[in-house]
Amino acid sequence: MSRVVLSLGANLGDRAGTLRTALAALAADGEVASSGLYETPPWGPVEQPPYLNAVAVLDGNRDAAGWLARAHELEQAAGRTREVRWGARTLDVDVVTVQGADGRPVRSDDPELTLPHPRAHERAFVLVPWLAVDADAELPGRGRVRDLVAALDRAEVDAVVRRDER
Ligand code: A4P
Ligand code: MG
Repeated sequence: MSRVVLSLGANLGDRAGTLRTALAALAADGEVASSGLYETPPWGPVEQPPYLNAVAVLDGNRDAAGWLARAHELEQAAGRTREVRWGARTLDVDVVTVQGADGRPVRSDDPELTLPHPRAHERAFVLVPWLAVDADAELPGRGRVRDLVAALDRAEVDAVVRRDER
């Protein structure tokens, strides 16, 4: 048994429909909690449309590689094609952190699966929805999510806006 935090993002096509479909599939996998959908400005060097983002926390019988495979399955089901890195996509599912059966966080430097996710601590579009579903969340090696959010630029945090009830 492991616990995973997944970050989902979409900025092409029917963003809300894509995220709801993915979250519904994850709910069947053993979801513990999922955030609502958040409007977020695009992060990174590529000019692209705004995103909808969400975070899901799940328990399941997968190891870290198994969660990455699940993330890729959901991306493929959403018709994602890989083009520009950091560019627009129908669905991106990133593995933020995995806690093993022993309660310890999985740590990995493998470029195929780096854990915890190397950029999660600086991304309001990950941290704000995560904090909303788990007020005591911790990003291993980086500290409490609430402190990470407090350390971010206020304008970046305020730009992450809850869109609807689910
Ligand atoms: N990979 C390594 N570690 C992980 C991990 N922890 N979780 C590998 C998921 N994948 C991981 O990813 C590239 C490779 O990263 C994969 O082969 C995987 O094995 P990708 O999904 O093919 O490409 P990408 O998503 O363009 O690259 P990357 O590095 O995942 O980009 P990011 O960092 O996810 O950025 N702005 C807003 N507002 N919201 C967003 O959701 N997302 C991005 C994508 C940019 N700007 C955004 C958002
Ligand atoms: Mg990705």
